[in-house]
Amino acid sequence: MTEQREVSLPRIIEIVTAARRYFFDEQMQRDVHMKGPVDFVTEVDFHVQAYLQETLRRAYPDVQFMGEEKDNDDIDFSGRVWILDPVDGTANLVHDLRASAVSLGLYENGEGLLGVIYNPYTDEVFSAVRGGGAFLNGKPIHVTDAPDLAHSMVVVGTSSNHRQRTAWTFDCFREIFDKSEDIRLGGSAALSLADVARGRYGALFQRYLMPWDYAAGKVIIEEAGGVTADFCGDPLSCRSNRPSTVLAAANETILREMQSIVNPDHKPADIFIREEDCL
Ligand code: 2AM
Ligand code: CA
Repeated sequence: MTEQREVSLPRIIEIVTAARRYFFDEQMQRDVHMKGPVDFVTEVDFHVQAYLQETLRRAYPDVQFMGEEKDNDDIDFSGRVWILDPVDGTANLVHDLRASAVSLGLYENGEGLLGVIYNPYTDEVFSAVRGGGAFLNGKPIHVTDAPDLAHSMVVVGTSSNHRQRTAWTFDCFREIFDKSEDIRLGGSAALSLADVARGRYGALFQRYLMPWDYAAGKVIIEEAGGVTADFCGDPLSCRSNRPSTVLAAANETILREMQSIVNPDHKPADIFIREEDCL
């Protein structure tokens, strides 16, 4: 067996934050391609991914690489794997809303070992190593102490590329709104998860997220004292290329309240897949 190189968080942060230059390259930002009717990708996405894939390969040659803008069919999820969204919040980038992030997780056998979310517009780095707490620019962060949903601001996402269940999604938003302080639309799942970890939001709900959208955020929220789950209340899977509904909350009480809104009948995960839809 080959010896595994120890992953150093300061080194990873240095590597990730060096991607900042691509976000401020206006030519790359304007070079937009369409993956679907409202599914954007820009040259920023491609350049950030290419830079990180190559730099991480050189630094940690034994770690596999999963990235949103590549084919990931050959990943062996029992081994160590980087899970990267080079630009989370690409629609925000295209519309110059300055709310996008690099999201990088390190997983082994489905277990999150490390997460880094970098907001290049504010130079904020959210980070966590399993068992070591969560940090924002080196200072410890913690989820809100709001006791329940009624005392929480909740961030939600629309899943604009997957509109098959929009009515259901907005029914959930309505009920969450009725039972919480208020709701906000994020537009970057990674930054929304980071905002749960730092105590701004009490909870997050978004359907149809891919592992690269939440891999880093899951580690950071859990290290900040929060909890995450999928549609069924099971742990979020980072062992496949499949989408999940993502629930995140500051505590179990809020998570259960959210779960009882989005899945009151405790339906199994495959209920929507049978409808050729997604959770
Ligand atoms: P993206 O910008 O990397 O595509 C917007 O509500 C949030 O949902 C963003 O985090 C966005 O990630 C994510 N999102 C949008 N379309 C998606 C898709 N087709 N699959 C997975 N996540 C998506
Ligand atoms: Ca992306």
